[in-house]
Amino acid sequence: MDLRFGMFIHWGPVTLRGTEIGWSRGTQVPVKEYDNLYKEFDPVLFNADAWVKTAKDAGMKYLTIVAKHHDGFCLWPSKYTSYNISNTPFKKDVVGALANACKKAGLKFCIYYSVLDWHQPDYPLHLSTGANPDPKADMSKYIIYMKNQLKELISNYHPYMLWFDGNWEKPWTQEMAVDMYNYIKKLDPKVIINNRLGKFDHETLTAESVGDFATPEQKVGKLNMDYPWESCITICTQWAWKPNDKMKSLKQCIQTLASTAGGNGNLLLNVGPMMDGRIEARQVERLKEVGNWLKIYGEAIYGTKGGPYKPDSIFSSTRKGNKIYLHVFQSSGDQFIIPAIPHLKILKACFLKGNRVAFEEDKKNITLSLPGKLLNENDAVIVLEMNANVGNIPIINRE
Ligand code: H79
Repeated sequence: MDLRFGMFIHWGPVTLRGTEIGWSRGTQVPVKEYDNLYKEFDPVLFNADAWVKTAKDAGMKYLTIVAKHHDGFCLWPSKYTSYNISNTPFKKDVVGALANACKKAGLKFCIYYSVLDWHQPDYPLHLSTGANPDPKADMSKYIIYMKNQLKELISNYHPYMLWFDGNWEKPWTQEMAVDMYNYIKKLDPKVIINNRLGKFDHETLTAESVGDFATPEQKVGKLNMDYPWESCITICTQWAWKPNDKMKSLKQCIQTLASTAGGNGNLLLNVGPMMDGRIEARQVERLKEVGNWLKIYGEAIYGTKGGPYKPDSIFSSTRKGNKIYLHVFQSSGDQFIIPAIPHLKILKACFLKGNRVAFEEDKKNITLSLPGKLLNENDAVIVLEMNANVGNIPIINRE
């Protein structure tokens, strides 16, 4: 959780059409056409080091590659299906190249693997609509396929985390999930597993969950100090590359990251590289801007805990040691008022790497004097140096 910020990558032959990975199979793209796209998938400009550099320059500390999405195509040369990268004109092992590049650059390497697989004959459903369950399919054989592939992925690429998805369809049961979780932890007790193996709500982590952290999708998770969570959010609107997709502004990217950290969670920001193997230049540029912000303000994100204040749309807070970081996205007027922190005193207030901030403190409130225009329009970080450790202060509501 100290890493706070990672890169999600959705990619595959579907980028030849620019439609959504998995979901456009049988909808925008006819099934037969979709399933044959791999025969012309030749991303000659793919460079694992370049992707990893983009992640690193963005200040990301880990990378999660979609090795197999719901469409069943495998980005590594799996022994257990021919529907994989080695049978494309490109041939090269993308998962392996990324694992190596991450290792070289000091990023944690993680793998996404879809439980459901509309392409595998033994998985009973072959369409996203769930129509026409296949009487010839055999779930017990499909589970052996999954176990073989997961063993292959774990022993060849040593992922730090496994990110499951596609757990909601009928053929997959809670019992299968528990068995799979135990199987993986036996292969590698250290591997971290998200909570989308089990059948229960992926936004929370409860006693019924199968997995180690919660996974809110396309939204910032709610503040939670009790269990780890990671929001996955796209930098544009589609998971896989889409021409001219609407991209988030720098302000949105930074505030999403600061809100996530403020809620005590991680952000897994998704990019969809193009069919030629490159990440779009405008996305590389945007990510670099986020990285430039983190070079200055990273101390208020990495290794922090969320709180003590409950985040809202214009404010979040993070904390570490004796310091509280206030992330102010928007201020009205020249004062910013937050509730006082019971039993603790402010020794000093200043903008992170900037000037002192004048403040007044009474029993009820802390009133900070801010300049009319915030120093950083994306997130003006103010550091409160307190007279004691702030790690365990109970959550404070701002209203
Ligand atoms: O891999 C990404 C998504 O494909 C997957 N999870 C992330 C990480 C995902 N699975 N299910 N969902 C997301 C929710 C389903 C959303 C849908 Fe749709 C709404 C499916 C069809 C309509 C999103 C919008 C996908 C196509 C259009």
